[in-house]
Amino acid sequence: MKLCFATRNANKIKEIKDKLGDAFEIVSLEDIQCKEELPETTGTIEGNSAQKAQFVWEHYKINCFADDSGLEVDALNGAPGVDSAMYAGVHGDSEANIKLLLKNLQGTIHRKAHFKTVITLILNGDTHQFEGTIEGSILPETKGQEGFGYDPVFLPKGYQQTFAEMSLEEKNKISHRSLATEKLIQFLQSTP
Ligand code: ITT
Repeated sequence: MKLCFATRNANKIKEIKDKLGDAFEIVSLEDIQCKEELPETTGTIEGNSAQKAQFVWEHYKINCFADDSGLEVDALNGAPGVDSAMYAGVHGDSEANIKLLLKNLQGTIHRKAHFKTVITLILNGDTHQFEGTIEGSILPETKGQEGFGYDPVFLPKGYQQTFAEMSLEEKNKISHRSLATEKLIQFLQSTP
């Protein structure tokens, strides 16, 4: 079965291809000649994930899935959440995003947070969502060089190392994204 992963991120495509094997042919937005920016205007991670998949289904009539992720901090009422990538104003400026996050949490001892990924699959017009979360807390300063985004300040619950101190392999065993992806894969593999 041919399935479009509504992303332009080559790493994400490779990762899912490796996990799914030959039963599914995963194609990217480039492969289906989609040049438009996918809409992400709903204000929630769940909503944006669904909006992106819906866009591809409606315009390209192909079975597809899309993901959206973010960091939700309890003491900040769930911020940065859907705005995680551009919390400080510039998309993907992780250093500035972390700096603002730490500033906004200065002086608070309530530092619980979780990463969340929602994958929306549209299969023959039916919509299915798969969620993965990992609980943890935000450290007062950065630790570690690996990973990306907020990894240097995120300490997963029950672990002594931040996501940025773990190898990619270790992080992938417990991450929100891996969990949501596992749920998607299990669903796809059990679909006749
Ligand atoms: P695309 O290229 O697929 O759009 P992205 O990084 O912009 O990737 P995501 O929806 O995967 O979009 O994540 C949004 C932001 O949330 C991301 O830019 C990071 O700031 C943060 N984030 C998500 N997953 C993370 C992780 O595993 N570690 C650290 N930060 C993460």
